[in-house]
Amino acid sequence: MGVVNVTPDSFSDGGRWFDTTAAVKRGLDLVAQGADLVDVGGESTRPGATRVDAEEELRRVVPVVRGLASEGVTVSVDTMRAAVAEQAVAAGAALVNDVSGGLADPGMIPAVAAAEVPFVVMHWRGFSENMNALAVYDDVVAEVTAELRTRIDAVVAGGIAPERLVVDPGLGFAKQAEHDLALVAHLGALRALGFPLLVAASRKRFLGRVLAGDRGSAPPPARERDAATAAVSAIAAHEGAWAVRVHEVRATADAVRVARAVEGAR
Ligand code: PMM
Repeated sequence: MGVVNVTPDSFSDGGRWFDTTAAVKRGLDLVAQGADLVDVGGESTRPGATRVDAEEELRRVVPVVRGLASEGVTVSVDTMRAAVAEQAVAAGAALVNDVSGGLADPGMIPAVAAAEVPFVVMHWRGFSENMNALAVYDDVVAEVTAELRTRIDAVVAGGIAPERLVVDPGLGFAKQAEHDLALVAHLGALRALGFPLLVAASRKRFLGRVLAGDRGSAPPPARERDAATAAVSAIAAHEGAWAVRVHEVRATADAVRVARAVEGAR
């Protein structure tokens, strides 16, 4: 899954694709690099980000979804708003990726149930403005798994067919680096929920922390974390993930190919 953030402020690629034509071209480039799916989002969720209003989100997202879908690209829409999900699906999106797992907008679950499209349920504890304060766990793997189970039950009770669900641990969302690493180390526990698993580590803070090492050096900027991202992609593929969500596709496509070849040699 390649990422196109149509935002002026996303933490890792913000501003670069903040124009419909450029964003569509970027999505097509990601497909050429090996993406099977392009995730289009119009609202930054980086820690501390404030929310964009619905009109502006629609204005950013819908033309890009339409442009990519009309080129035959399988598009997912990254939104917490039911109205954006609905209009994106009408414009050709095949999947709804809601980082709040249906918690942010009470209209989301009925909208996705009616649209009959797949739905990504991500582990989420609150909006980006204050999510770092929510990064408190005794056993992050057990708690994230249990909270996802609760969301899955709610989503299914709300009418979305279980066979349409994808689950995601929500790396970096109300999580510190050690929490993200523990989740990547225990992807099997998330797989055991019994749904396709999406892993979105791309360029995130925990990779910056790993690359900075423990000698107090500054983390490399987000755009210099793609090799580290590909390493997580290989691990995720090895652990049976359904998809990995990344900003730069080429290295991850290679990593996934290598992981598959190694599996095939077993
Ligand atoms: N992370 C971001 C945005 N959308 N969607 C899913 N399903 N999972 C994630 O972890 C996720 C997401 C934030 O990253 P970005 O601003 O670099 O796109």
